[in-house]
Amino acid sequence: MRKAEQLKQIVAKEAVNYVKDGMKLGLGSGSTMYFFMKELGERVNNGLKIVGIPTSNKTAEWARDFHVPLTDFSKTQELDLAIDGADEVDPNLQLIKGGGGALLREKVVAASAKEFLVIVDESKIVEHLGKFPLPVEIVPFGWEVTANKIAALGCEPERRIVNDNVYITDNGNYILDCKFDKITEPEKLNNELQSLVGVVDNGLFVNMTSKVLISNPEQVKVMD
Ligand code: ABF
Repeated sequence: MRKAEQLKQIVAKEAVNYVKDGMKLGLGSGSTMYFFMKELGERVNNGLKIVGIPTSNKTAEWARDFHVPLTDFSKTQELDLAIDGADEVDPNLQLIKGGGGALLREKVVAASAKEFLVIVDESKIVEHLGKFPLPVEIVPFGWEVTANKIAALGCEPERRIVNDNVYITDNGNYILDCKFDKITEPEKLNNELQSLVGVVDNGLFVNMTSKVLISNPEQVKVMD
């Protein structure tokens, strides 16, 4: 396994220790979460009782593969703990997420959890958000107009293309990856983006994180 993968696996294993019997979980997306799901599945096989709401079709697939029981918001509207990866984490625990395209469901799930635990390796820690292009989910209708409005906030939006095809989210929307110079006021930018017609949501997770676990080759550090 590559070193980067190992760091993801280490932090994912540590995160599973935060899961207690009887919890209702939010299950994030991305490659770090893959390791979390695998480890969680092992604990479930050993008797741990939990249910989870997945943030993407991919995570739901892993849940089936690893025998992690799923539920949905028609049965429960409050989760005990949501666990997810991130693309960038700043010193105030503000995040950029959505590199994997699941930001909307990730935000809905994180917002319904009492605690939001973020798991990353040290490469995700930054002084200022923004080196990673900010993903913004927008409705396809009139997307060019919405992109212009977002550009006016001081970035270069690019519609996400994967394997020569326009990327479509699990919710049927487009993603614009928006390159800002540096995001110094995440809360303000989040509010500005959310006020634009056509924007469904954006990858800034502001004042949502309870705790971040960060793996480096020596240890797993906690930021809260
Ligand atoms: C999800 O997966 C995202 O919001 C973020 O884009 C990504 C992090 O991915 P990885 O764990 O693969 O680095 O959590």
